[in-house]
Amino acid sequence: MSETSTYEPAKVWKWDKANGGKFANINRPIAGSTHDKELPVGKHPIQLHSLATPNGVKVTIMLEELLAAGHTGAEYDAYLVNIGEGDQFGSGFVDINPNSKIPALVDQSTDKPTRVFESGSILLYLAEKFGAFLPTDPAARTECLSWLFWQMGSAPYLGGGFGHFYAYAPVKIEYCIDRFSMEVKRQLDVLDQRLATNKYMCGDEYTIADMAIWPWYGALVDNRVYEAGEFLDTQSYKNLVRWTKEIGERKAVQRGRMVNRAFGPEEEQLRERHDASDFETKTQDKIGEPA
Ligand SMILES: N[C@@H](CCC(=O)N[C@@H](CS)C(=O)NCC(=O)O)C(=O)O
Repeated sequence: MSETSTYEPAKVWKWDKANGGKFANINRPIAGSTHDKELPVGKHPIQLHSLATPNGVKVTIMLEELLAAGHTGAEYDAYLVNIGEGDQFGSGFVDINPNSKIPALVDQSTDKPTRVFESGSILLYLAEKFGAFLPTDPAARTECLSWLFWQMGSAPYLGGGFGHFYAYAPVKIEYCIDRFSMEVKRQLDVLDQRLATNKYMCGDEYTIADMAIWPWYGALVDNRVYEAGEFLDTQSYKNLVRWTKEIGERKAVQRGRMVNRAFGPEEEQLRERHDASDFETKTQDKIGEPA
């Protein structure tokens, strides 16, 4: 293995603002807001503040699936949180997510507005609120929640571990890339083996577990994150490839991927969503940049 550093950690770590790499402008070792900014409030029961990263897309897929299944109470306003500009540190956003990360949601239909943060918690909240995409049989429900929490615990190794060191770190460190490739390939094999005998993650039923896992692991298989498909040989996980394709063909998933998207082809970017018709009329290719 190549020698990469002679770095010796100091006795006490100190914040060097210039040393944050690609995300130096937003990474900080302290919590809380940096500026006052109220959040906009729209007309629908659900107010989403997010961005179309894999964690954000989990929730917009769920909301579009709920609407497609006839749950009109899931109508939502989706506002863009530009994390590259530090919007997640505005006071209004921190009020609904003290962890300053998208996605975060406010349900205005409850007696007092209910804030929900953490994508897994949001999926579970919506599934319970609408009685959808979460099995009711206790054993099946437990299996579904196990896979939901598997995703929440596993994806940081994919994103913060593998993706960070393979795609973003200013130097390629063999030890880190090896360590996280090993783990991510193991995770891909876990999914592939599960999907060899199950149509969806929890059996025959499409659930919030699929909605949580697909935006990360489906994106890796479709080579939409980190350009690592060849490096990780994702196409060799045949059952995962089959599942990725099937879920990607769902209309609600295709709509969910567009909401709060501020990158990629303009016809796929619906930066804010306030009405179902917005998919037809308000994509970025149709409205252009605001003046
Ligand atoms: N565990 C959280 C992770 C959320 C998360 O990491 N969000 C990222 C975008 S994918 C973010 O908002 N980053 C902004 C920052 O770190 O300042 C969840 O699943 O909701």
